[in-house]
Amino acid sequence: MRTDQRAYELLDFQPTITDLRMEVLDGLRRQQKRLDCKLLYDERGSTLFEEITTLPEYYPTRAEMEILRQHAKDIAACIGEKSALIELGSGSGKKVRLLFSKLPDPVAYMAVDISKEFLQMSAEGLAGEHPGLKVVAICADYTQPFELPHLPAKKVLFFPGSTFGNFDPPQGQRFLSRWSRMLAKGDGLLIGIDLKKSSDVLHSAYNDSTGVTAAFNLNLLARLNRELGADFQLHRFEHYAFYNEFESRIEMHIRSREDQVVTIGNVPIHFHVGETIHTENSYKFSVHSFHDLAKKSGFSSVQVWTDSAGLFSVHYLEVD
Ligand code: AVJ
Repeated sequence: MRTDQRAYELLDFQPTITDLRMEVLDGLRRQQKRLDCKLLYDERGSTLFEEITTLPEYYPTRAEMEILRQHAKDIAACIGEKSALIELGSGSGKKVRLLFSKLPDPVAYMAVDISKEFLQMSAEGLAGEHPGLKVVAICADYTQPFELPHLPAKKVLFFPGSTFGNFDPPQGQRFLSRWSRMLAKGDGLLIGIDLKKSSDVLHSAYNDSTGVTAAFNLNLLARLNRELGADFQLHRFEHYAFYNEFESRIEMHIRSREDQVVTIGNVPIHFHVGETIHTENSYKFSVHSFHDLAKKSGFSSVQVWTDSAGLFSVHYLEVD
């Protein structure tokens, strides 16, 4: 399909290369080096993440899909007729398809994703399958405020995958508060939240035996080499992920195997052996701890579903 014949509208707020360079240098100059997890999702990273979702150890995607499939009718009833669905981090668009197959007469689908290639593919696919549906693809970092197209319809924010767990609790609360203000009273939030469980199960999910998660994490360095001309040698670093029980979160880091200096442009960055770059947090909740946080942000729980093994939860909430 040629771009001038698109069946969907594209709004492009993609961050620029200067933004990337500044953000990376800022993160790597800190005492505890860190890079934001959204940087994991370039085209290669998005492909690797799709691969993660099929790993036997990585339960969240399967558990959430089970819930969406099992309870599609209930969920569709919560969303209601003639609603506009706004999906954050749409990825491959697989989950929203499941919903759309059961939704009575939706008026619009807006997909927000930082990965433009993935975003365009899924918008195009969905627009093709649903002629008459208004499809808007918004390439943006949804952790930052951005303008939502106006629509005279009930809006439901769809935030699957437990991506919400990437925020620390204060960030999560600010994020939900901002959305409760952007939406209207009675609008909805359909959100996937990963549950607390044995640390063994969690550890395996983020340290898979085939090393796909390691490749996903280390691709971040390869990306900085590709896009910023950095000279990271990947074999001098390793994937490191563990469950921080006190904080109820998986932490993912990239650990330096030796003392070394890397340059980004002309800027030298020093690493001690064992020093890490913190690349992701993935918080785990109880149903109660999530509802508490949501309530403080202007959302009331309407319904919650879990999978048969009790690993994962999907919540429907309404703006107060
Ligand atoms: C897409 C953010 C939900 O935290 O489980 C998977 C990303 N990181 N394996 C998660 C991820 C390592 C994932 N989220």
